[in-house]
Amino acid sequence: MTDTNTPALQPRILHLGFGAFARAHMMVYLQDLRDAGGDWGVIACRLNSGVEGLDALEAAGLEYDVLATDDTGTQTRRITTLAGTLHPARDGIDAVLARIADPSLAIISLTITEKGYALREGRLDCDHTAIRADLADPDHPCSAIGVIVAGLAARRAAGHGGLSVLSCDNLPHNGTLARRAVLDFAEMRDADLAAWIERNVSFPATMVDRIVPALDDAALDLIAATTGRADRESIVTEPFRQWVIQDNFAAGRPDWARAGAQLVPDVAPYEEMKLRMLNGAHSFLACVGQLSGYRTVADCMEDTVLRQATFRLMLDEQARTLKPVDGIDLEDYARRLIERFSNSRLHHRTAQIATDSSAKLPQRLVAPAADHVVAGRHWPVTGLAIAGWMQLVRHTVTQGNDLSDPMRDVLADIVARTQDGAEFIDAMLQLREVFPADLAANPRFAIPIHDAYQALLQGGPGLILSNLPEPA
Ligand code: CS2
Repeated sequence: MTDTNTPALQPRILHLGFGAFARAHMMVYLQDLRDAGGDWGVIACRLNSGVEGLDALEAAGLEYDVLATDDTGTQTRRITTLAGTLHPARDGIDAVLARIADPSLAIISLTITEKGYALREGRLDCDHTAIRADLADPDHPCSAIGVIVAGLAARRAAGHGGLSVLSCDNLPHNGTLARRAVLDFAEMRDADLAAWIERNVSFPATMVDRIVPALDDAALDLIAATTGRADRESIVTEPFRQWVIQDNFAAGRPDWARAGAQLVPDVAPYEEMKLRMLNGAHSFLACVGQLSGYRTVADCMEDTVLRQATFRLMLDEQARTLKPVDGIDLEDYARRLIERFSNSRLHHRTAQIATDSSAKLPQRLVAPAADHVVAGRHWPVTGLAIAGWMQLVRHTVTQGNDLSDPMRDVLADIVARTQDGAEFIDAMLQLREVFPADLAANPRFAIPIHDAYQALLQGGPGLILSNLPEPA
C-alpha cells in the first residue's frame, strides 16, 4: 500500500498486450519500485479482444493481486502501479496514438506474442492481413506494429523526442526483431519517418521469465479463498521471476535493478539459454506430453520417463548448443527448471503452451536441431519434439478440433491433402515459416524427423522415450 508521502503515479509506460504475463511480471517489478517510493505507472492497453477485462480493472480502482504459489504456500501482492487503461474499441484508436505522442511517455512495452511481430524470415510480412490493412490506412491501424508506427509519426509531428520500445516476448533478439518490424513498416510509409525512428527510438532486448498459466477455475478459487474476491483480473503464478534487460533506453527508465532485474549490455546469451532450455522443453511437453495424455506440465513431471527425457533435452541437447552464460551453471539451471515445472499448484496446460507452435518451434527446437546437424551430434529428444508437433497437428485437425495457430489454414490444408506418414512429413518440412530451406533439404535433418514420426505412429511416445539411445 502506498502512503500519503508516495508521489503520484506518472503514466510513463504504455503496455501493449496487457495479458496474464504482463500482470504477473513487469507490473511486479514496478510494484517493488512503487513500494520504495517510485512513481513509474503503466497504461494497460489491449488492441484486440479483452476490453471487458480492462473495464473490470477500471471498476476495481486499477488494482489487482498477484498470487505466487507453490507447495510451500501462497504469497499475495497487491499491484497499484496501473495508471489507466486503453482500448481502441472503447476509447478510439486516436486515444492510443495520442498517448504514444505524449512527451511524458518514455517506454512502449510489449507482450504481443511471437505472431504479433508479423515477421516472415526476419522481415515484416507485408502479406500479413493486418499489416496489409494498416499499410493501406496507416492512420487507423489495428496491428501492434501499425499502432507503434502511427503513434511515433504523431510524436514526431508534434516535435517531441523519441522513446524506447521494450519487447518482452519470447523471441531471440526480440529488440532487434521489434526494431526490424517497426522500421520495415515505417519505411513503406515514409522514409523520413523511418530515419527519425532510427535516430530517436531504442529497442532494448530483454529476457523475461515467469510461468503464468491462463486463469482457470482452480486459480479463481485460490484467488477467492486468499483475497476474498472472485476477481478475474488477479492472477496466479509461480514465486520465481527473472528479467534481463539490455540497458539501452532513449528516454529514461525505472531503476529496475533495484527490483532485482539484471541490466546488461548483451542479453543474447540469457535469451538463448531461456528460450532453448525452458521454452524448448515446454514445447516438447506441450506436444509429446499432450500425445501421452497429460493435461498439465506438472502431470508430465510425475511421469519419470518423461521427466528424465525433459532433463535430457535440456542438458544433453539444448545446453550443448549454448554459449556459456556468466555466473550460470546449466546443470543447476536445468534442475531448477524441472522443479519449477513440477509445481503442482500451477495448472499450466500443455494445450495452452501448444498454442501458436508454428511460431514457437523455429527458435525453440528447429534452430538447436540445425546446430546439432552442423556439429554432427545426435538430437533424439529434439527430433521427437518436432515430430510430436507434427503428429499433434494431424490429430487435432483430423479430430475436427480447432488448431490455435497463426498457420492453422495452411496446416489444415496439408493434413487434408496428404496421406499420414512420409507424404505428410515431406509437406510439413516445406513450411518455410518453420524450417529453413537448406535444413529441410538436408537428409541429416529430414531423415531423423521421418524416423521419429514413424516411431511415434508405431509405438507412441512412451516406447520411444523408454528406448532413447545413450547420449554421445
Ligand atoms: C510458454 C511460456 O506458453 C508458452 O509458450 O513456454 O509462456 C513460458 O511459460 C514463459 O516463457 C516462462 O517464462
